[in-house]
Amino acid sequence: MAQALVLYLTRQHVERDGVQRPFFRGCFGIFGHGNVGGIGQALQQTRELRYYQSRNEQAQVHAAVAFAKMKNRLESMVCTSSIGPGATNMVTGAAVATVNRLPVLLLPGDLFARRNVAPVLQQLESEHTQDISVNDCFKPVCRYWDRISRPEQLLTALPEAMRVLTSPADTGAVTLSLPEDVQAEAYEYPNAFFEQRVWHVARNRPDQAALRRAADWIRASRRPLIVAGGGVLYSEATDALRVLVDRMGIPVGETMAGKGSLRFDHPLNLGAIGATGTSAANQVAHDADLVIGIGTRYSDFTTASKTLFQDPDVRFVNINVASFDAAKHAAIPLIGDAQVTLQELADMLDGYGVAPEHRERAQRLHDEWNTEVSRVYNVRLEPLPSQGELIGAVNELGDPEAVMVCAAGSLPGDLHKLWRARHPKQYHLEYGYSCMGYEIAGGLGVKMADPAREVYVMVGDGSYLMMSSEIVTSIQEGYKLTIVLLDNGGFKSIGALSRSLGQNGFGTRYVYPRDGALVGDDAGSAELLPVDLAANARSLGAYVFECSSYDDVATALRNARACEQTCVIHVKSDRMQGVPSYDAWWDVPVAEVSEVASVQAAREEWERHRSSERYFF
Ligand SMILES: Cc1ncc(C[n+]2csc(CCOP(=O)(O)OP(=O)(O)O)c2C)c(N)n1
Ligand SMILES: [Mg+2]
Repeated sequence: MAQALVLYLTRQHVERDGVQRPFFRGCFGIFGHGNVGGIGQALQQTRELRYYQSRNEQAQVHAAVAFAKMKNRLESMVCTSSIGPGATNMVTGAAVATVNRLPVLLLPGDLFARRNVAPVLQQLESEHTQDISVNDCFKPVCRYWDRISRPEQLLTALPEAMRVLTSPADTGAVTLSLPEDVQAEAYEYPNAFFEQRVWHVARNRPDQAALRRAADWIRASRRPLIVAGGGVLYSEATDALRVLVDRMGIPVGETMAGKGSLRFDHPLNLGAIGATGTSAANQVAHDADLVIGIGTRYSDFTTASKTLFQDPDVRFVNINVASFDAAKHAAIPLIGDAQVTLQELADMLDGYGVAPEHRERAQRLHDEWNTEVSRVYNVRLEPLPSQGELIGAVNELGDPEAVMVCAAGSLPGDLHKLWRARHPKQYHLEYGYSCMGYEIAGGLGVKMADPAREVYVMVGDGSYLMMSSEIVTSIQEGYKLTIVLLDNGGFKSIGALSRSLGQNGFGTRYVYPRDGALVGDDAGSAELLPVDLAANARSLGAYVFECSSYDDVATALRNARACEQTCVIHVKSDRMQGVPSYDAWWDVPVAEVSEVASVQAAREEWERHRSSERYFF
């Protein structure tokens, strides 16, 4: 059965815009008794699906997710695990894939279907049914889930898995749970099952009546704004977007997944939008009377927890492959592919342009924002450099064709605002699930997807401590990463959040307890933990640049270009100096009742902001 499964995967191709390619480019895995004799044996004999050994099952799913993101969902990776902990380690990765709408195929081993030897090692038994295992945990985080209890079930399960994985609207994680005995069983599969199959990725066009209504709304609008999401990039609609924007003068704000939809220096690119947005995008959003969302799921970061769009009569037009997202905010749903929908919309709006005042205001705000970025890039904080200047260093001194990868901590918010994206793939943020630990593993997936590009992983010490294991895989496979490790002694992000809630950074520092308890910022200088992350990275095989200033990092970035193996630029950075937020808010609840004065004050502030959250009917 496992042999048939692997062979089938090698025969699946995808086609879009006349370009055909194999869909699965390899299989990450960690073997254990739940998969070694089945999928493990099949991978050994079927060389067309290259096997990559990872260090952690969660990390391998991150790498696969990043790979698929780089490939605009047209190619992906498979991940296999043993049963029990190997399998459940992949659950977080599955959620990352599904939240971000990126295809990965997960093949965890499962309990014996024949059951007679139960409980097998690592089996979590249930006293009310034998028809359940820990792999049922994948159900809520996958777009398709199946258990292959008989070999012939592959004949119906695999085509379903492919339908979901290759559908732009339905894609995400797919799990086929594989009982360890069934993997090794034989079955007379029909030859036709293994013939090459091409899955055509459609560029669906929206309903014409909806398109006409949308065009009417756009013509009638006075202050329209485009919100560009990840769908713009996945659909390869960046040219279509630029044509429409140039012709009509509608300004653009970019989500975390959509950053890079326009070059940063396009005069109508207002940059990041929402809670981590720029003053330019957020001011225009505040007054927008029409928002055209393209390929966005309107996360709370994008909408600043529904406080961003404050025109009382604001309306929405949403272009999205998924009706689920298209319908959000009571929009006119243009359910279709972003590229062709933008082209059709541009044709229908021939001759239309926004009022000159609107365009001029947007261009002025764009210029002002650019000045603000330069200001932050040019801070030279002492004794420890600021995060903003280090972002500037990577942006300006790194290879301009490179990809920068990040996921969690205080970096994403600062990067969203400050990063100057020069090409659509330069800014790679996993911010759907914002999963600490994605960064290095994700960097590996990016590099595997496009080995010719330099890859800069920007990662905090917290995320690094959570998952740096794939440094080893990057060295084993010769995929060079340049990891810029910003070591600020704990959680700069949650520390700042905690302070904003009146909680003094409690529990967010990497320091020893004092008088038996962990302390916050109010304790002043506490004794730091003796963690040496530079030595740690070196021990995993990376070349390490130890830096303590902006200039050190600048030199390291230049020297890293010549490095052939994975290298880590380790720099201690300031924990307190933050990039401000610009005209936006994020809803994080504050205790309604507390004895602490700072919490009471934060609650008052929270109530004030909360009152501007909106519903759109
Ligand atoms: C797996 C996971 N656990 C918890 C969180 C919540 N969280 C967000 S940022 C953060 C701290 C990150 O620390 P670090 O990587 O050092 O970045 P910094 O905040 O210092 O920039 C935490 C705990 C998360 N996003 N992901
Ligand atoms: Mg940190």
